[in-house]
Amino acid sequence: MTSLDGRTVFITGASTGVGKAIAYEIAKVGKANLILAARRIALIEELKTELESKYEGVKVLPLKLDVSKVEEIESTIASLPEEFANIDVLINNAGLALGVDYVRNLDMQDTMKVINTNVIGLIAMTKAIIRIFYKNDGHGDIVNISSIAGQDSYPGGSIYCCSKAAVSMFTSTLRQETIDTRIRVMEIDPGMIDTDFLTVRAHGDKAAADRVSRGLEPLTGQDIGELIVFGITRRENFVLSQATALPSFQADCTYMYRKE
Ligand code: 8X3
Repeated sequence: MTSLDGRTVFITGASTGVGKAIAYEIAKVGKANLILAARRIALIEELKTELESKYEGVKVLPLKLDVSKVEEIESTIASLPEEFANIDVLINNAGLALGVDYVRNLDMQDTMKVINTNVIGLIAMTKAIIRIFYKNDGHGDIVNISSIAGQDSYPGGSIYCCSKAAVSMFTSTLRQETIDTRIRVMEIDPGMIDTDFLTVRAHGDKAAADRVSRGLEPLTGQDIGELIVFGITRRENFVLSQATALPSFQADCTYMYRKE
């Protein structure tokens, strides 16, 4: 097992949900330096206080970053304080779905927001940080959060599903390109998780989101955090290349077992 002590881990979309849970799971097991990036900096400041007081030796750098604004990514990473500049692990978690509209009714602003965040932002983050890995003798871990929706489509999911399929293809290409290094490229494909994902997808309509998950027991962010900790603490020659993580009721993103 590789220790996380002293490793610098960059997590995008870290203020809530899965990103926040990943930060917790890492803090539990190692004295890591965590760069926690999100649009809502106040939430990250709170998380810093929580994590640093609970887990001795963990250091948190809150970072205001909207990955969909790709022009800001390079300069943000170039101006990290020295203590956090030498990144060892990148967890590309920021992502969202907006709406479940059929193609004929797509809102193009929402479409661009989803593609810019889930795909372009992830690519720009990866490009910026993999350059640090190459300078660092070809070492480092990249964990891309894709989705079961990148494997199976559903009506109304054209943009989200294609964004996650793009993440999966980008990830496998990157794994091939780095095969002669000790850079590990991992893809995690979760099914339904108990976060505000469904509410965001429903444009804030919690009742509509609750109808989707009614009677179902989704995964938790902690489940995904534990899986990622497993991947990034393996010995160097072990690559958790792709893992699909589903709750027991879910066979793919549409075929779900409901008791009632
Ligand atoms: C979202 C997965 O199953 O909730 O990434 O559509 S699901």
